[in-house]
Amino acid sequence: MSKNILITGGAGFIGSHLVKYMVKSHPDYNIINLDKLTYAGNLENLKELENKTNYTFIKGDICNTELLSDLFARYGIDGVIHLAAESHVDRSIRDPFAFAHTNVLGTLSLLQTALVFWKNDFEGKLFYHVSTDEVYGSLDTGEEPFTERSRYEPHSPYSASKAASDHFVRAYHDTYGLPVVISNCSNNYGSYQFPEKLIPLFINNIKHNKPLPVYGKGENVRDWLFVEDHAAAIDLIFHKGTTGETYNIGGGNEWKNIDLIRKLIEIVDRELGREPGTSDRLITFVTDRAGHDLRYAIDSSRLRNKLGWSHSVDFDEGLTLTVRWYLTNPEWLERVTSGEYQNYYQEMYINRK
Ligand code: NAD
Ligand code: TDX
Repeated sequence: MSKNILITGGAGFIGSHLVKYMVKSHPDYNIINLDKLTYAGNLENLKELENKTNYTFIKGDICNTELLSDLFARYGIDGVIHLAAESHVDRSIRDPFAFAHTNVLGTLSLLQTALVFWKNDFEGKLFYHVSTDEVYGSLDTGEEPFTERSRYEPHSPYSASKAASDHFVRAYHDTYGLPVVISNCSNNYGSYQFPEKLIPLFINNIKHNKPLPVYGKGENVRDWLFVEDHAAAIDLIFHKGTTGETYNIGGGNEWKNIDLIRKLIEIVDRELGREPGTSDRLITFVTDRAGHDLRYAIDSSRLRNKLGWSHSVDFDEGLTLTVRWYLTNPEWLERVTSGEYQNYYQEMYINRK
């Protein structure tokens, strides 16, 4: 059955993978991608979709309720997959208000618009909210991974804003009956990730012989999932998930930062034909991130047992593919680090009209 799906934040890292996945695997759906194109949004990530007839890009802010109403009316939106967010923890420490604005008020604006348009007939409608494992706070070494029943205990302004948005989504389900589903995913890695996040930043720095700023002692643990496995999980939950339910998504793949960084160095040196260990000297321990969560780990057994999901890319393979992508796409990285990518919308969309 054909659907008109609004994906928000589709020019970002995970969003661009998801949009490409949905446009290709559901040619009968209309995919409308709404993105403000903040520093994190990059239309180059979606270049291969420019001539697809079932794909439309709209530049705009999820806080703009007039625009949202116009899009719901114009495209007959019957599904929302909401990813637009401020997503970087370090930025949230410097500017928490931007996170409250987009992540909380933006989500609320979308919820209210969906409610107004759908309230007379919820049949066939779904509001899917993409969230993070960070809402559960931090685990100690040896503690059991987060389940969907774990207590919310966010520590950073970023995770507090995501937690608040999750609460609003549940409130709209419990109070107004809005059909919603939420997923909380662990750290993603892969191509097209903005190089402020650990993996692309460090690949770029190793390549250019620049210091690798390891926060604290590098003892923090993250659970890494290949971004395309996250996109596949979202597609599965969107179609088969139970309304009102939450699903945790994770790779079962915990790495201490310092061990991951040594592995990255090994792969990048090998791919660049350098002697093993050449770049070890770039490791530089710096002041820890304020409120730095020690450990995230996700128990995704609900998603595995109820919907039959499993990840398909193992970490060695995924990390090697990722390193190769950044090393063989230096123009993408250069345009992103120089800021040139922000002219792309101008060239592709405004000058053409
Ligand atoms: P990202 O920062 O790469 O992309 C965010 C996108 O949202 C950008 O294209 C940006 O332009 C857009 N955006 C920001 N504010 C907007 C606004 N007000 N209106 C419209 N668009 C706006 O983020 P990401 O890493 O791809 O994360 C996507 C989502 O997944 C976020 O909700 C994040 O919380 C969640 N998530 C991320 C990870 C991860 O490891 N990156 C893990 C779990 C969950
Ligand atoms: O320069 C760095 N040095 C460093 O030691 C950076 C950028 C990070 N780190 C550490 C901090 C974390 O322990 O590496 C780990 C990963 O850091 P980030 O890439 O900033 O990710 P994280 O803070 O774990 O959050 C990510 O995963 C969950 C995403 O940015 C979130 O959007 C997502 O919700």
